[in-house]
Amino acid sequence: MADVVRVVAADDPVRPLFSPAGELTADARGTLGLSPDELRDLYHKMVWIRRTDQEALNLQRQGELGLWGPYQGQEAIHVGTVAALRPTDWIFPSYREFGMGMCRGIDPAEMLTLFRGLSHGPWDPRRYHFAPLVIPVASQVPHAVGMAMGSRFKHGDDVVLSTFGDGATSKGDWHEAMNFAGVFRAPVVFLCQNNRWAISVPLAKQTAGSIAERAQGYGFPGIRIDGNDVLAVLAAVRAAAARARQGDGPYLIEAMTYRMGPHTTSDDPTRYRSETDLERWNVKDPIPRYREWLQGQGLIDEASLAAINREVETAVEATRNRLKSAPVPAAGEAIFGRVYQHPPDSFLEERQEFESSLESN
Ligand SMILES: Cc1ncc(C[n+]2csc(CCOP(=O)(O)OP(=O)(O)O)c2C)c(N)n1
Repeated sequence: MADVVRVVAADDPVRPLFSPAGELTADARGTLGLSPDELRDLYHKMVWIRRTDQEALNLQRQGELGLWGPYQGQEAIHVGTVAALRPTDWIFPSYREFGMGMCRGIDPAEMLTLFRGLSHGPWDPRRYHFAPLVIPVASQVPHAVGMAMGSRFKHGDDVVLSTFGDGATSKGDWHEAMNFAGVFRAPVVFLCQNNRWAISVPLAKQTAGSIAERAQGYGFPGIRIDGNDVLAVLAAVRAAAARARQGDGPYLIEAMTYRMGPHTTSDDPTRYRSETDLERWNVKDPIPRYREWLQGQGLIDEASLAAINREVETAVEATRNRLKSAPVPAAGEAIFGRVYQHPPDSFLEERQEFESSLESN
């Protein structure tokens, strides 16, 4: 037992960057090597994805989207993670990682067609190295490990990041994926966004002990970090990905954060959550926190902040307009399209029959 703990601790490039409380140390912050433009860009992206989230929420309330799952409060994780990875590293997201998709370069209007009922997720995952948003909780975790094994078998040096909520760690799929990754040293980074809720179930009612420490039982290291600090997330994911890339196997990061909005637009969190909790987490909001840090470093002034806000407003307006003019696909295409690359005859006949039945109605 002592041997396992020692091996895991010696082979951990992430832990030295953090204090025992999971805060990025001042030394580590100073050696990230990001230019002033790159540091400002992290802020710009957080503002952009938050404003797009608000817009999507508004659109759902106006009847323009069927459903929306807000990610307000988790922007530092979305932005820091994508900035830490190479564009060819794969990301396997859940339904809440819309902001990560935006940071990967997917058009938000195109992604929103999924929530408008016009598509099943229209982007090409291979182009963006960003897998489809999945609803079945934790199903993306074994998929990520499989993809990571594929990268290893091809002797590639791409790594795979699997991200999920705290609730997902109660699922069997999660444990199977962790075990498999540990045994075969898959080049995968597991990123838990511990936002303290699984719909209305609080963390304490479904998780005893620490999620991060579970990694040791699977033979690799894990750490709990401040998920509301974009630079902390970037530093942790970058170091864990570099370790996986050089063949040292998986890593588990538990990023502590808070889901500031409802679970989805079908949920009313006032029935189970206290205002005090929200107020406590509001103080740790990742966007003002990072803005104040940038200002303290003399890296951003009022004019640049105003320019970012203007640019974001223009981008969001354009997103809304593109979404509203997105074509409604024909019913046959919506149901039968994109199922097979080479559809068998029986499938084509079924499609034909379905389409004729619509014409005759
Ligand atoms: C297999 C499965 N079981 C149940 C659900 C219903 N469900 C949707 S989200 C959710 C909670 C997930 O919580 P967590 O993993 O913490 O992610 P978060 O929503 O907080 O981002 C549940 C139980 C589901 N989508 N899939």
